[in-house]
Amino acid sequence: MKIHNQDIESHNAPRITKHQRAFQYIRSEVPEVEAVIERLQQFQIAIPSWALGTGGTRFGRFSGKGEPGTLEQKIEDVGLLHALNQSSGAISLHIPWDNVDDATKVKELANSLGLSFDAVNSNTFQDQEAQELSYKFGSLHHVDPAVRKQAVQHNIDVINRGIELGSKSLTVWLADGSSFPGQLNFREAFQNTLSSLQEIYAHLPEDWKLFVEYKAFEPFFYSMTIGDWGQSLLLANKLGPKAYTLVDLGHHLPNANIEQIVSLLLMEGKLGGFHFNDSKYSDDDLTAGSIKPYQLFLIFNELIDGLDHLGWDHATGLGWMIDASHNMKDPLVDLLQSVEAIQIAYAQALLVNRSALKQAQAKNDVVGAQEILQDAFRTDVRPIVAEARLRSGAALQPVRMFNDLEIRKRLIEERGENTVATGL
Ligand code: LRH
Ligand code: MN
Repeated sequence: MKIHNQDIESHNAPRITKHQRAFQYIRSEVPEVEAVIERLQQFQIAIPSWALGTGGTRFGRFSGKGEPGTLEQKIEDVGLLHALNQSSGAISLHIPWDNVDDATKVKELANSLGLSFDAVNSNTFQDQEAQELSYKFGSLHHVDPAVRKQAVQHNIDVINRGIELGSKSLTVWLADGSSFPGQLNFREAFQNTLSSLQEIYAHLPEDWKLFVEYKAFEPFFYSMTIGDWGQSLLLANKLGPKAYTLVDLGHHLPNANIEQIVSLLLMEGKLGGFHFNDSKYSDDDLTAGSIKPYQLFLIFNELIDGLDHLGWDHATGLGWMIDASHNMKDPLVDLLQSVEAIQIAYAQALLVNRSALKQAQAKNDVVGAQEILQDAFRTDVRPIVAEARLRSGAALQPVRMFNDLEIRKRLIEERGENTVATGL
């Protein structure tokens, strides 16, 4: 199914007056509102192809209906999200969960929906049907060079697929680790991983990036070979200028100060991108901004400080991606909410009075600094985010429109009740 401009106009028409009243007020309060709107319109967040169906937990999976059963249907679903918010203009594929048989056809479909291909993701954390050697004891860190060779070749195949699709980056997340003391020689595991990544790095086109995603635990529960930002940064520094660290918000130990990690990775020019989500306990993959919205704001506050310090463009300087899994909500509604929460955190952080903050920090004016940050965080920027959507030809209320148009019901009519999306 497709959403047409007419659908958007009929959704917006009865809401314009109320929106303009709210927007007029915030415009009178925020002199830099036009610059904020411009930034929001340019800011595109990539949608993970593996989060368009209903995920499961180890205890059960309560499947949804009308899920995308093919890559084409996944791209159509991201097209629906992008039509509703004009902020989801890219899809991040995961191979082999997404089998790209005809890259040209797939690319044409995506382009026809205004979509591009963000980072491609390799998968050496599951054994595939025809796979010769198992990844039970890891992949790039494996003690057996033949297993490492197989995993390196898979990553090279994923890069080649990405090149055909116009992607410009590869994300490597390794489940590699150990569950018991003594199981692994940490130094050799790290060195095997480094030499394997060096072979993959050598295959990257000149204008590509390699994102090294770290994770504190799961599926292993004693050590992860790329377990934190330090280990990922060590690898990225040893690999070369095309290698960066990727921060998945759910991959930290409880109470980690992620905004400080972001600040230091940017200081080093080694922050490559994000997997946005939220969590209460561990890698919960919940809706962005649904549990810790202040942390998301503080992360964007450090992002803006760091990107401006480097002179990097906000929209294109980093890989902005969501990584979530849906057990409770409609996957598309959950993703619309995540994009909204990310846009709101970005808009609030753009309102931080940075020169005043610098002065307060220079005077150790702790109260003043907190007041400056919380003033921005406590500003209701939703009319600004809605205005940016309106000017981009999107819906004033994407979630409301999704429900009013009964999009899930229509997808079930089109696809039937039993289609299952590959992925988490
Ligand atoms: C690992 C992870 C990684 C993906 C996977 C789907 O937890 O965050 O980014 O490969 O989820
Ligand atoms: Mn992730």
